Amino acid sequence: MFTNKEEFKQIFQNNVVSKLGKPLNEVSSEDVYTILSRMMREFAGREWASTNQELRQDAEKQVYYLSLEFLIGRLLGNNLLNMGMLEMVKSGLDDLGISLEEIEEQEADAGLGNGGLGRLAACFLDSLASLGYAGHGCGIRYRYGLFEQKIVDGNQVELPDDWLQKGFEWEVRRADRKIEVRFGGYVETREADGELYFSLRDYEAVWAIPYDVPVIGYRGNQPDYHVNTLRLWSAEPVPEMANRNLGGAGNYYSYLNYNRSVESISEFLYPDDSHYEGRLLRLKQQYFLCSAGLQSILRTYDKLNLSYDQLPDKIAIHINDTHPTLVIPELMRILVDEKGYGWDKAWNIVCRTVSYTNHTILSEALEKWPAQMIRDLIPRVYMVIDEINKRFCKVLMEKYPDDPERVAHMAIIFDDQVKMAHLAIAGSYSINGVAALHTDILKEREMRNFYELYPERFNNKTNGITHRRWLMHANPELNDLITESIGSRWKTHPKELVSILKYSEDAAFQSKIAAIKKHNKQRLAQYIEQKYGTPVNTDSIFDVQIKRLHAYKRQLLNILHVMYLYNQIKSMPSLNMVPRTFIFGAKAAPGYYLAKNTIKLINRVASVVNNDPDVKDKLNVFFLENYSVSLAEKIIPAADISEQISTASKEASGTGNMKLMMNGALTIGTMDGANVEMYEMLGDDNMFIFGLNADEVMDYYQHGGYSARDVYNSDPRIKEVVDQLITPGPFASNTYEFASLYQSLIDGNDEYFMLKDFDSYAESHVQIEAAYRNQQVWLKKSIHNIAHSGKFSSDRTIQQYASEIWKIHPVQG
Ligand code: 26W
Repeated sequence: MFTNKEEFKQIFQNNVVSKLGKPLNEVSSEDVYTILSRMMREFAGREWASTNQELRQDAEKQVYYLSLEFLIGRLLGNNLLNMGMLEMVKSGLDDLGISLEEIEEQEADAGLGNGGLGRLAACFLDSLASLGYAGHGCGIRYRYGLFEQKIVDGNQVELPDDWLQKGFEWEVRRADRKIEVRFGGYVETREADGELYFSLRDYEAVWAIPYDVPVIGYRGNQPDYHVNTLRLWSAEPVPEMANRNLGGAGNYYSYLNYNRSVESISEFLYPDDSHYEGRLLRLKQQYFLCSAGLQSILRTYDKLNLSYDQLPDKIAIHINDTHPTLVIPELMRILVDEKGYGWDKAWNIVCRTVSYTNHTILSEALEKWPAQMIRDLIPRVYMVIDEINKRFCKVLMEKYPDDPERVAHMAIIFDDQVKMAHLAIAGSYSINGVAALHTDILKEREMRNFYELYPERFNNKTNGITHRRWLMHANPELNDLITESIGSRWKTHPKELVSILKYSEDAAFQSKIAAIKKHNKQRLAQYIEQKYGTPVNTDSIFDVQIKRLHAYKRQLLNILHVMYLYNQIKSMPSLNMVPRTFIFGAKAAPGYYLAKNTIKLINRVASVVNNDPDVKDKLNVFFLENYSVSLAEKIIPAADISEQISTASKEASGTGNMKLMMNGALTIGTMDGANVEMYEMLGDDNMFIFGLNADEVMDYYQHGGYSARDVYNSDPRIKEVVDQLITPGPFASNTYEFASLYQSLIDGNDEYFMLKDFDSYAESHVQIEAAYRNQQVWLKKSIHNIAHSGKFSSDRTIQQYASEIWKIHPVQG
């Protein structure tokens, strides 16, 4: 292809002319994006093929990461970076008068995920490929990703995310590798030679068509790079099925309707995170992914001509939360019904192949499916689950003969509900939490009974983020400064970021860090000014809370504190304070009223403070609409303060906290999730910790003793802001528009302890202001944050999964 800039320019221009039939000066940015990404995809194709060939030859153990979500975002910039071509292409395009940054903006975000869990999967893919592991993603090619958020009159409105409209240049449709997935029907049982045989009859088959996306590993200084595969499945009708389904009497419209109903399986991503809803279509999605993914994995395995006894030595299947748990009974079904295995041997293989990560302890997020729904949709799989349950309960009854209550609690099927977490634990050899505190809570509380039964299965893998996207690509100036100062080894050994500590008090280094932050703030300010028409003071502290909107994440605490600052300024207009810009980005699940009401409140406070002449030079609030991976890449490098203020014990890990830390923001946070591990490294000097800790919170939940009303009555600052929610005045225009928030705090006794933590939160903000006034001290803290963020690279996380769970090794290239 090309090895230098001039060659690149030549080939690029040839492509423009031959593929578009236009001279370069007539092509749009969108055209350039299409041509460039297609070129790079084809270029990567060679390495992709060569990695695949190596994998076939080496027969190295491979891991498949099954996930209903992959929140990958844009690929062009990151792929160029990983291929080692970013600089060459950028400067070649510059010569042609084209800005790469503008071209990157043309790419639609692949938003095939809700938030933390989906973005984690995408970071893991990047690390797996960059470390040279054979590790592939397996997911669904949703026709519509996470909804696009518009703010209309302060309210969230959801629009479909038509991300494929202009085509997705990185994917390759592989119709030749399609898989049949079977739904419905009934199970026919036959007996022969004393054995039972099961066949599914009258089922409905659909095609699962794979679309493969290359996952390009970072090449560093190596001559070639490793390319794994993210295989995304799309549902298509099997033509004969329509006929059968319609009794041979269908008309044109009924055929079309039938096709549509099949395609609906992969039509859209469910926009709920942290709230489980037992929808049939969602269950179909889960089985569709598990069955197609597994059959395709086994088809590849079959080429090795090995016995299935060796499956666990060659293949690891990891399930991202319980959403793909059906892979467990599906693998049992295939081994028993199709490969002739007896139950015990098959179960042993399954339990040595599957591993599971838990991402939340919120009880409303735990998946429970009505038994009848599973029985109707996938009858044979249900029989298998039923049998797994019976045998599991038998083991439990033998172990705990005097404790039927414990057995009932731990059963997989209870009260006509299938508990997916129990099935996932029973059928896997490893169960991990995503931060030390979260894993402790799983072991000691949420999954205590299971931990007592299988202590050796439980382990922690603290989350991480890819420093390639979140530092090297999102913050190129910081990338350059670090590399100039300590060399480039940190790019492949991110813990070596710690070497910049020696410059933490170096005035020249500090001022460069300050200049980079300032520049990033200017870029974000420009984006905000352009989009919303409001000027942004880049000398103010950029205080950022970006994440899904949920009561436990406490955006409401943040905005109540902003209201308090407003009240303070109004009562004392001469107040000498460092100007603050509070920035929010958050999507609420479409049916989550309290979350939507919080968005409305944030927007109301924004319009009040930004337009009040007494206040607007000191305090600004922006709610940036449609928070997404690409927007995060603009906000994070510009942040001074990172808000990680969840009710302690509720945030399993958090990963935004890590991204912001890596970009030099200081955290104000609770002792929750991975904040705890950040604090271990940073201490009180470099982090602002406040509020109840997890034990205190769980103690209140268990024993009571918290009265929100008492706190409200005893703290006039709190009383004032809470009353402002239901009193027509600066913020509320009537008594009811924010009444739900008021009620959740006062009548609902503030389930997430916002009022309880308000005072220490406000106090931490006072400390932030004092610290910011001394820029040298501030910059030192900021450098400490960057320096210690290497631990939170997903490279470290993936190395731990690889050696401690999957037992895989890098492929020797
Ligand atoms: C069934 C509906 C549903 C959908 C998604 C329930 C729960 C989820 C996810 C488990 C929610 C999620 O994204 N959890 C987040 O996972 C991140 C990656 O481990 C953690 O960093 C976050 O703390 C956790 O909230």
